Amino acid sequence: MTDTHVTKRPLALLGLGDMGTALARTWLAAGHPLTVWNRTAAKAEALAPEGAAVAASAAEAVAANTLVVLCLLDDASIGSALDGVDLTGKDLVNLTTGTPAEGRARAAWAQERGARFVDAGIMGTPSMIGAPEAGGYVFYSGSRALFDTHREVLEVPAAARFVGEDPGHAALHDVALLSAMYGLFGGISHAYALIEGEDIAPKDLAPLLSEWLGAMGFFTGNAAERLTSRDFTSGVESNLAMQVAASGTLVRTAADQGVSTELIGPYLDLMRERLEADPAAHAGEDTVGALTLLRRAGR
Ligand code: FVH
Repeated sequence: MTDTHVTKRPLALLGLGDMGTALARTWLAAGHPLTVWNRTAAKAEALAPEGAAVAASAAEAVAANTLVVLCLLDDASIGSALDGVDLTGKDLVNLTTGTPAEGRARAAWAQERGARFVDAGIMGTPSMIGAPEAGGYVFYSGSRALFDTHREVLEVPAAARFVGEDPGHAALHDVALLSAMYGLFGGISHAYALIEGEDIAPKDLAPLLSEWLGAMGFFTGNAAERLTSRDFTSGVESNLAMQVAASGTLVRTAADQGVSTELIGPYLDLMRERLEADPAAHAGEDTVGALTLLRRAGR
């Protein structure tokens, strides 16, 4: 049998913003029968020439399919799109960005309505969808049975990584990676601010920054090992006391260059807080020990 005779699984997609439209196009191009619905109908109608079946309502799109994918703005828009829609027997896959708590609450909400549920976090931008070479992928968590049933369909737009049956864990992975990304953006922004007005072109600093950040990438694995073993002192090359002393150079240089330390200051403050809490105990530690201060009481 040739590929053209293989029946591709049908699905519905609710939400055709930038991301939803990119997803829709990959499923259509791969030959999956796709029903689309969008609050603003024109975005759904634009996909009809590419083979999409346009539903007049979210209820109509859901009724016509077992697999229903959501790619809406936020959790509240899911509530408004699916209010009163019969979800009995449906498999809901939520690609809408949300918090872990929202993922768990949506899973309970879906279960109460007789649906299976998987939450997801997209690690990529619309141009990375349907472009495996771009390296984008999607975290999924929740019903393993649902994921296994639909894995092939879900992997059409981007690679899939299932991270467990807790429906909050896809969002938690998503937010952890995005939070690390913003820390990185903050550090890079500070570095460029320092050289502004000097005879150093940003394009000349760029490769040096990339190379240095690549070399410092070891911190990810180092932190994971120390946070697991709770050993913050063995094999330390750059101890906390030295780093706190050296951080004064960073702060004074920023002041001399007329640059705010608001982006890097909180991390330097955390190291100092750890050292000052008990200098004898913490001076020889790796900076990873300071991360233990981040968890606030009550959680
Ligand atoms: N675009 C990106 O780079 C990121 C990559 C990582 C994942 N995010 C998340 O994906 C979700 C959708 O993002 P998007 O880029 O498609 O967002 P928009 O283009 O703004 O489209 C939003 C869609 O949601 C519909 N919508 C909004 N409010 C409601 C509502 N109350 N009821 C029903 N639908 C609603 C909106 O409809 P319309 O404005 O066209 O009528 C769009 O279809 C998102 O969670 C990102 O965080 C994207």
